[in-house]
Amino acid sequence: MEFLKSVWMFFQTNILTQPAFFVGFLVLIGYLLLKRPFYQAYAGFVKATVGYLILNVGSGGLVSNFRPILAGLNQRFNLNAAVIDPYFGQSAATAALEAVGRTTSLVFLGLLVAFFLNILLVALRKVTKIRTLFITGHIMVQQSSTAMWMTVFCFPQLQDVTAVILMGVLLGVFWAVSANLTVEPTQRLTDGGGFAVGHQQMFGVWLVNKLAPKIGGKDAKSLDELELPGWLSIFSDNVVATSTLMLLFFGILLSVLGPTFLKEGLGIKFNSFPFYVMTTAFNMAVYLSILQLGVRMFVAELTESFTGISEKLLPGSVPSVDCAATYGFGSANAPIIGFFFGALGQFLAIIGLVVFKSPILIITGFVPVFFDNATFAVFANKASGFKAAAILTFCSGIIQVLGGAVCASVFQTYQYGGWHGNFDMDTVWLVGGLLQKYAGIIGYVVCLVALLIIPQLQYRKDPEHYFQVVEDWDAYKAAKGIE
Ligand code: ASC
Repeated sequence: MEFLKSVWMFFQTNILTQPAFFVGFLVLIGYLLLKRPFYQAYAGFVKATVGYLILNVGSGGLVSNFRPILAGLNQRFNLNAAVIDPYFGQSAATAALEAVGRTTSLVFLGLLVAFFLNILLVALRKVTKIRTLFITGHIMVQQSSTAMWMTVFCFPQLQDVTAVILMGVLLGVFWAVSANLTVEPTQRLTDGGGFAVGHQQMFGVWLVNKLAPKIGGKDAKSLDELELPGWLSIFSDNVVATSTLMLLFFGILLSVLGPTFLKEGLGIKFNSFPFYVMTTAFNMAVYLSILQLGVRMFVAELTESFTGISEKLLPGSVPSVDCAATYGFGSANAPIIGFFFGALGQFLAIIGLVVFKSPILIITGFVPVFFDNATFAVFANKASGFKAAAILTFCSGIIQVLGGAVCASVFQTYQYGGWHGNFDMDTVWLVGGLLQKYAGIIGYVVCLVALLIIPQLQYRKDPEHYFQVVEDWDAYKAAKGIE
């Protein structure tokens, strides 16, 4: 037992919660199953792992540089507002669990149940119609924390073991079903990249793909086709567009915070304020470029090697990975456009909360406002052009703030400073949480059944090509007339 426990702990710490190595090993196994020589499999392992680590440098840089600045608004103006961001949500959920006397090791046990259930659902795909295995480790940890708190909050009388099982089963089904919804849009976006999105906005991605064509229309212009007249044409360059938009955004934000507060309140060191603003804004372009480089590296390996796994081990399945993996595809300007319009929507909604004297105040969190909306814009622009991307991310920003405010209040994490804040957690999880809170175990069962029906409905729509989309992309394209 002790031995099994230490094996599990080793796996959990070094692989399960470290997607870079998880993806690396998948690539290694994939190549070996394809009977490639070991040195080639090793090379694939290195390139996939390093690619993912590069992506982590990009996304980690974005998160650690911009999150404190947004959260600084809270401190600067003594707002006592909840920050809608998964890192704040995670620490709020942990604090809430501790306050009611539960240990946070429940979170990891729930994660374990959820992960193995996801594998089982893929193994039984003939019945379950699940094609995706969620492997984005740090997201799995964050979501397990919030989900564990929600379960304990809705069912306070439950013993630890039962609470872990209830939470693990529901979360495992959520991971499997939600990522499965992104299979077709992601395959189209990446031209058969061989992965799905396993992050915090999968229902959102599905919705965006449904709504975008209605907004964009048939001959909508994609971001790359927009012909910008005269001097504006400099913005068709991704680095120029990102840096300039960010200069505007952070120029305003950092000026509002003021150099004194930045130095004394947040402990940021700089000599000249204008150059600090420029460095901060331009770093956004730096991290985005790094991120895209990493994505290209690991996705190339994953695409090639995963046929080994999907032919031999788990036919008709793909791994679901970080949403940032989609930023290497479609228009390079889409992520920043999504961020910009998402932020506009969020700010408008926050002003609304202030004007209508909401008892709950919200502060924009960097992770949801950037990563959710950047992802939505990449998909919306691919499906139906710039207009759809702008409108949908603007609406998403509003939904994130209002949904986040309701969640922070209903699930009582407001007092601990935050809510998870990503799109799915502000919408689908809100509905699920309310059902469980007010209808008890019946509400729980309704959530499970409703989720499990979704892949069945997807399958029914197109049984012939449902698994082909991941098993043989070229044949799928030909059958569907995709260019
Ligand atoms: C999240 C989270 C991050 C980012 C990153 C995006 O939800 O916790 O650190 O998004 O995964 O690449």
